[in-house]
Amino acid sequence: FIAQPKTVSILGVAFSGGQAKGGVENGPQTLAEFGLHQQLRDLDWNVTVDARCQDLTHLQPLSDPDIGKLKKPRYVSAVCEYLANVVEEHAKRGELVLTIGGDHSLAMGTLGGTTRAHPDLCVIWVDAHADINTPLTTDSGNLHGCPLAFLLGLEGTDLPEFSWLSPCLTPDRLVYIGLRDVDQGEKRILKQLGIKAFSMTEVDRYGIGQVVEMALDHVNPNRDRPIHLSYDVDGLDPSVAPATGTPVRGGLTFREGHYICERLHETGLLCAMDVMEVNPALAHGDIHQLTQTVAVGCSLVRSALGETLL
Ligand code: HAR
Ligand code: MN
Ligand code: MN
Ligand code: MN
Repeated sequence: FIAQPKTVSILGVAFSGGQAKGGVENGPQTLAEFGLHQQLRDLDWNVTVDARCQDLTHLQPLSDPDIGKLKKPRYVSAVCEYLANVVEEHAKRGELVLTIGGDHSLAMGTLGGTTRAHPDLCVIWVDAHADINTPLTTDSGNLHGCPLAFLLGLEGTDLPEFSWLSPCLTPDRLVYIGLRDVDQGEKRILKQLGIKAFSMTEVDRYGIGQVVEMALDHVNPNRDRPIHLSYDVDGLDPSVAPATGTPVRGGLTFREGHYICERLHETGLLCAMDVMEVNPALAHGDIHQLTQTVAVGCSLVRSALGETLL
């Protein structure tokens, strides 16, 4: 298909069902109020706002009992199935699909959709967490800790409730940056599948510049694959992005976090970006913490869409 030059579709997805803390459903609205859409127009992008995911409460089933440990499985599934169809539509028009969450379970929807339009894409997952628990390994039962297991089709994910989602990603096309809170079961999965991960140890050792090159060399050696950047703001240090559900000390600095976006813009291969887990309610009424987190969410997007320092 013909790529729409410099057209970004913004999907705000008000959803918190993949985890237990309320407030993350208000992430998209808060970034919008901070001026994200206009900021992207100011960078000379054609901005299409798709409001279809702004209220998905009608998709909540009347009854949604746990499946094994998994919480709200039918609600998460229904929302992600809907989101995948919306994302697919925009991606097939050649637009850059920008999804603002909402919790990270939504990645089943975003990647479920983009992989239909770009079957050969690769994923750069920025996060403190690996989000690759299976229904068998998850301790919390929160589906925001599981999206990659479903996308890869790992053991136990072939549930009838998720029948719309078939495995659409391979381990060689996934790379992590920023990990520092990975469960035992997840460590085993990463080893077994040989999934490349640059934890904060590697960021310390090599510097973010080399880490991003090594990440690209791994998932995109010929620099010809579309890139889906899935950015959990808890990949950043809590001093940089405090208003999020599961903050972990020792994260990416403000500059490291932005450098990833700047470098990915430079490749010209970015086809989608997710900004997930901004939770305005967890700023604890501290306006500074709130503004800081929302502002950094917006500036990550601007960097990924071509804002430069000079
Ligand atoms: N690994 C833990 C779990 O599966 C915590 C994961 C959650 N937090 C996130 N995801 N924000 O990135 O429950
Ligand atoms: Mn996380
Ligand atoms: Mn299936
Ligand atoms: Mn995450």
